Amino acid sequence: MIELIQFPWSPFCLIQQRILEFSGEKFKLTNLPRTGDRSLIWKLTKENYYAVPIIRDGAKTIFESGEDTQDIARHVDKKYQLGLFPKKNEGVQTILTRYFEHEVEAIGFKLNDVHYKKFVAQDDQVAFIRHKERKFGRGCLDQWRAQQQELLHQLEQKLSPCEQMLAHSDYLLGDQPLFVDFNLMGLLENFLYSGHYELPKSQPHLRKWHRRMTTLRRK
Ligand SMILES: N[C@@H](CCC(=O)N[C@@H](CS)C(=O)NCC(=O)O)C(=O)O
Repeated sequence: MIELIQFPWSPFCLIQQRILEFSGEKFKLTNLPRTGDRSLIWKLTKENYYAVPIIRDGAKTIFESGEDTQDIARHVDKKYQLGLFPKKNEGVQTILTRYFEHEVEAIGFKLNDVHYKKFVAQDDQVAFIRHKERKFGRGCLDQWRAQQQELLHQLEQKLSPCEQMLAHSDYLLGDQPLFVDFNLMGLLENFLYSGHYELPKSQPHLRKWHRRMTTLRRK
């Protein structure tokens, strides 16, 4: 059985969780005890990696080998033959996932992080804030909170190409769900994680796709 080692609100972990749910196969979720405690990952990856997610599959531990790789998703796809990476879609999937993981994720996680008190345990909050401020500067969470309306507007604009695509097909690249669908889904689930937001009302096809993706299982 595959074990996903994660934080439940992390965008990149939510992508893998949705793929595993879609597979219909049994899997185990293991949450790290604290945001700053990567010792389990460090040990399992033989001191090669500290980010989440990683997966364990029998004796194998799989983690991303590069900045924009999809090693975990490809492993799950191959093992359960999910058909998420057809050869003919490789190029377009690479371009889209870069857009989603950089442009969409960069806005979505800020909007969710503003509500960190809802999902980060109290005794872990100082480590969470320190981690964010070391990367984004002192007071970044307060800034994002003040910029919420502007960030929501930016997110809506970033998502508008998806709305256009989904007006013509059930999934982003046609009538079958591919990796890009789970990729966008995981990132949006992170944006929605706090329960404070919804997808833009101006994007009905995206909202319908999101509802479909929530319960989608391989036939
Ligand atoms: N490209 C990686 C990105 C993973 C990533 O950025 N994970 C974040 C959490 S969402 C992380 O653990 N970053 C390192 C850290 O927090 O120190 C993937 O697809 O898994």
